[in-house]
Order: sequence, then C-alpha cells, then structure tokens
Amino acid sequence: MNKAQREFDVVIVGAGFAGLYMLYRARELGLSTVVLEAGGGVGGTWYWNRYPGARCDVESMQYSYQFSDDLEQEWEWTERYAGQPEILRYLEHVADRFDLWPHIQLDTQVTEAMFEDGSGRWSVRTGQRDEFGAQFVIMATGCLSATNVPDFAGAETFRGRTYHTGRWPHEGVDFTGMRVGVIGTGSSGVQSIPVIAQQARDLVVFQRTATYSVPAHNGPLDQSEQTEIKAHYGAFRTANSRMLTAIGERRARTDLSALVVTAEERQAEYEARWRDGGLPFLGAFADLLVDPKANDTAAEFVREQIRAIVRDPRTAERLCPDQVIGCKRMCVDTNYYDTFNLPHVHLVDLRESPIEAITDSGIRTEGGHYELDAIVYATGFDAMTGALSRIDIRGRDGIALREAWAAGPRSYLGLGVAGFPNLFTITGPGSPSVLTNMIVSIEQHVEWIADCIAHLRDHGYEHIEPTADAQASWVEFVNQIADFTLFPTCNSWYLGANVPGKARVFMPYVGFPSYAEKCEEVAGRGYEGFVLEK
Ligand code: NA7
Repeated sequence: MNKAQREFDVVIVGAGFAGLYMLYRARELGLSTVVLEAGGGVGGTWYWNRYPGARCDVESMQYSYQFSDDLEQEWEWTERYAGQPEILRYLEHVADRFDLWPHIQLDTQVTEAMFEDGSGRWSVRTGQRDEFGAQFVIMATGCLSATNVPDFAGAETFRGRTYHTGRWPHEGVDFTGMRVGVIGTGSSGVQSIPVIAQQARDLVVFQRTATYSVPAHNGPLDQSEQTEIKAHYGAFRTANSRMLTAIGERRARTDLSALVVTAEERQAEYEARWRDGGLPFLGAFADLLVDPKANDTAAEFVREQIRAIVRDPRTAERLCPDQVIGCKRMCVDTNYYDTFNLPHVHLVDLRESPIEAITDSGIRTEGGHYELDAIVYATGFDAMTGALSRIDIRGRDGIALREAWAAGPRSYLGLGVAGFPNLFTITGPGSPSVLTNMIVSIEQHVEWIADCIAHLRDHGYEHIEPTADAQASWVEFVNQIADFTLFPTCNSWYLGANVPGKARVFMPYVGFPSYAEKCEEVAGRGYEGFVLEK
C-alpha cells in the first residue's frame, strides 16, 4: 500500500550541485522543500562516478559555488584539477555547512511526476512508494547521469566482472593481475585507462572513435595562486562568466583567425596552450569551432603530439582522431597516450573490427577473441534528456514529456516546457549547460528559478508555463546558432548520436553571456514568453 502523500511547496529531484543550491535558495524564500535523491549520498555526478582517475576537467578554483563568500574563502582546494573524492567532500561539506541534510531524502528514485489538472499541483511518486504533492517540481537531475549501456549480444553470458564508470562500486575495484577490457575512449575512458593500466596484467582498449586529449598537467594547487584568486574572487568569477564557455579568462580565446597568422605563430600558440594544458587549448583561435580549415590546424597539431608520444606507428595512427576537434567534448588527461607505450596495453580499433558479441570469457570482434577477467563500460550517458525521459513526467491533459520530446527536446531557455506548468529544469536542453563550467550555469539557473518563484508569490500567481510560440522560436534559434558552428558535424552526445534511436538534435545553447543576458531580459519584462496564471 502507498504511504500518505506529503505536501510541499517545492519538490527538487536530485542532490548534486544543482539540487543542493536550489534547496538552499528555496529555503531562503521560506518554501517548504524536499529533495529526492536516488543515491545513498549527495553529490550527483560526483557520487556515482568513482572510477579510477575520475577528475574534473575544469580547474578547481573555478569549479565551485560562488553564492557564498564565506564558503569560497574557507574551502581549500589541493589540486589544480580536483579529483572525484575531493569534490564529493566539498559537496558534503556544503550540505553540512548550510544544514541541508534534514530536507534531503536519500535512496529515493523518482519514477513519476504528474501534473493534476484539477488541483493544479504536481504529484511525485518514487520507487519506494512514497508520494509527494507540490506546487513546483524542479528537476536537478543532471546532464550526464543516465548511463548508456550498449546492447551487445551475449553481454549477460560474461562470467567475469562488469562495471560502468558512471556506477562504480563504492569499495573500489582491484584489477591487480587481471585481464581487463575497457570499452569507450571518452573522458571516463581516457581518465581511467592510465590508472587501470597500472594494476592490470593485460589491458585491452576497445576504441570506436579516437579522442582528442590535451594534457591536464595536474598537480598540487599553487598556494600563492589560490591566495591571489581569493583576494579578488568576485572579479575572477565575473571575468570567467564573460567567456563564451564561462571558463578560463586567464587563457582567454584570442580574437584572431587561425588562418591569418603565420605557420610559426600558430605553432607557437598551440605549443604554449599544450604546455599550459586543459580545455583552453581550444581557445587558441577565434574560428576553431566555425571554420573547418582553421579547425584542422589544431587537429593536426594534436595528431602530431600523438605521433610523437606513441612509439608504435600503427597504434599512433589508430589513436589519431579524424573528426573535427572540439566537436565531441575534448578530453583532458594524465598520461593517456603514453599508456599505449606499455607492453601489456593493447588497442583494438572497432572501426576496423567491430564488436560482434560478448562471450562467457571475453569480447569477440570481427578480428578475434579477447579473453578477459573484467569488462569496464566507459560508454557514457544518455546525455541531457536521459534522466528526464526515464521518469514518467506528465503535464496538462496527461501529456507525457517522453512523447512531447520524441523528435528531440523542446524547451524554452532550457528552463521550462510548454504544457508542463510549474516544472523547471536546471541546465535543461536549450541552455548552455554542458558547453560551460556547469557550476556557473547551475547557479545562473537556480537564481533565475528562485527569482521567478518569488515573483509569482509576490504577485499572487499560481502557475507559470512557456508559450508554445516562445518555445518554438527558442528551439529554432538554438539550432540556428549550432548550425553556424562545426558541432553538428560528428556523432556526439551533444546531438544524442551516441544512443541508438535517439533523435539527432543539437541540445545545448552555444554561448553563456548572451544566454544569461536573454534570461535577464525575459525576467525583466515580466517573464516574457511565459504565461502566468492566478
Ligand atoms: P562519452 O564521452 O560519451 O564517451 C563514451 C565512449 O564510449 C565513446 O568513446 C564512445 O564511442 C564509446 N561507446 C559508446 N557506445 C559504444 C558502443 N556501442 N560500442 C563501442 N563504443 C561505444 O562518455 P564519458 O563517460 O567518457 O564522458 C562523458 C562526459 O563526462 C565527458 O564528455 C565530460 O563532460 C565528463 P563514440 O565516440 O560514440 O564512437
């Protein structure tokens, strides 16, 4: 039997960076709020992704909340790029420091969220048979949280252990002496492969698409740098949020085309950024993500680095990507390419010999059979929409979000969906989200939503919902901008192309500053493009 429904002003789904801050703001507004979290702790991405080598690809001094000066000053990061355990500790500290725990219900998987036309309220159900009623539902479900596990024939017959990087066992895994296969060479593969190689007796990497990766040059965070940034943290944050990706004003994008400088100048710029490391490599020139010729100069530079690092020329060639650089999210690594110089590490190119089946003792490709004791799926996520479509969300007249989004997600500003009153999505499709420092985008959304709810309350409105017209124009605009770039040219998860059968639509909005400005304008004009109802 179901338990009695508990009533709240706000139900927040997810206790990662987004859910925790949303809770903090909702409480400040005096709203009764509960956060429902599937995991056994807070942290979201950083709770689940405990694979060896898991690390953020945005620098620690930027990948943190800015809403509290005290928090910002107190917390000491230890590395240039924080590892998963340190980020998780940070989020647990946030939950302690702001006394958030009493409002968070862990181990609670939301399965349904229904808008009830009669009462005008939401009813949220969970796999644990709890029911919650709420005026507002806020999805803080994350862009990369629904795991993608390819449907390989015979997968269930494998007698060894299998793992997905996004659902790593809390107790860790000891691969010592084992023959390990890793499928996938996105960020999770690129980060975990060098670490697993240190333990495994034999490591076979199954690569479908070669990856561009730039060295992290990670290490202890320079104390003087930390002190210096903290002395003017606000200005540092503001400067970063003026960047297209809300990251990296210290190595800002140059305004020049890669094609107007001399070959020597171009090489010098790429070398300097390679020495510095990290994602700002792609900011070397203004046109890298819009002009294929410009892009190829950066791509070829990285391929030259790969050829210089990897000693076996055949392996090096297989590791050299041929798609546009930056089209799939670039990786940031520690010793990724070097790892292929180890005698017990082997690369299987799935474009030459695709996986035919998983057998009881390993993986069979067209080229042969690989005996394995463990298989690691580093196969990514049903990105941006997966966490939402796995919940049965129904708006007015019982319309299902899954159906409304069957041909691709349709959202106004990535914040709200026509037909789904009082439902907000933090960093939803149609917002900059994954193309930016996520924390900056999350804070911008949380603050917008909190201000919006305050506005509704102050003016006696019960409901808010985007108009179908505003939503249609926004979706078109997001696509027009994407079409101006090289992003649509490859099979990335930004396009949903990694999940068989998923509609191919470019989901994030390119450019944080213009987006934030648009959101402010919309709010300033009394929530233009939304219908507000008493
Ligand atoms: P990604 O970046 O989506 O990488 C997944 C990898 O798995 C990628 O190399 C895929 O190849 C590969 N993959 C997926 N399905 C298959 C099948 N069926 N067969 C073989 N290989 C497959 O996920 P990550 O977890 O690494 O990173 C996600 C984000 O987290 C990352 O971008 C950062 O933002 C942090 P493909 O490229 O699709 O050919």
